[in-house]
Amino acid sequence: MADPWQEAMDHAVEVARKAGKIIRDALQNEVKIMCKSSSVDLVTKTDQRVEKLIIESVKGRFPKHSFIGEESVAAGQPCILTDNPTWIVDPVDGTTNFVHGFPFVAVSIGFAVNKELEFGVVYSCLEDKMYTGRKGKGAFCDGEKLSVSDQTDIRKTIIISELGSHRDPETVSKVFSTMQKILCIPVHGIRGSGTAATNMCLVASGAVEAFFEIGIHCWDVAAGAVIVQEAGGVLLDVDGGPFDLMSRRMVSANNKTIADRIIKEIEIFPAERDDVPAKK
Ligand code: LIP
Repeated sequence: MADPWQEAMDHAVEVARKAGKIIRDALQNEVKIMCKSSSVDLVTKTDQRVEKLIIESVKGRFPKHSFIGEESVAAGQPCILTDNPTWIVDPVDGTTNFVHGFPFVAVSIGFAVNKELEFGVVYSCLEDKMYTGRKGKGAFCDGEKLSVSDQTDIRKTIIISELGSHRDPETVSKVFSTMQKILCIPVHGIRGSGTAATNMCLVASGAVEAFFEIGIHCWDVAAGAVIVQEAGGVLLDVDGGPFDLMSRRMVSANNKTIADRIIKEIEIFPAERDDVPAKK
């Protein structure tokens, strides 16, 4: 039976590649930097331009579909996932990296139907790597099939986490305390690319064993979630419960053994859900 969402996935790949070229070209020019929720939560005209390109391009092909876009939500659109086919878009994942020229920036496009993630596309545009994952059909990078690491010994792993944009001292202290406990297991190392979507693709490719973060958004992880699962990995909440796309917290790992070991060390701090309107 033909895949009803193959055309949409092919379009996601095509528009992600176009968006990536805009991002690469913009890196050569002056980048106008603006702030959103804090002085470290950055947005640029390129973020807004790329999201507009993706949404307009998709609306032209799939006019009845819905969207959740990082910059549309920042502009006031509610972040609610319905049963309608929905594109979940982070136009420039790794905006801070983009502003600084740090070479990890991704276009992340997730797609859900009936609230179930169907496919994910992550284009790491400075590396020129196209990651894709289709529910039930595997995960790939530039056509090469992806498989997570088979490591089960936590002492032989590399773990990714990010400091994120929460910068109150109590939260930063919890983040550092978690990282200290993980480092002292010990693990081989802790890394971070600065973009959740890329971090998840590194889990899917077997380059690292796990990535966890509290404070991410649905648009950061929707595409990567499909890619990790289709590469044989697992997704959980930071408390060990089921992954919840809207919860702004997540553990992705090569297997449950590693995920459970990491979860034991995570000091959880509160993060407003994506689908709960921010307090005025
Ligand atoms: C980024 C995430 C990253 C997080 C950053 C930022 P953005 O997304 O991908 O995991 O640590 O704070 O939220 O804002 O560059 O699209």
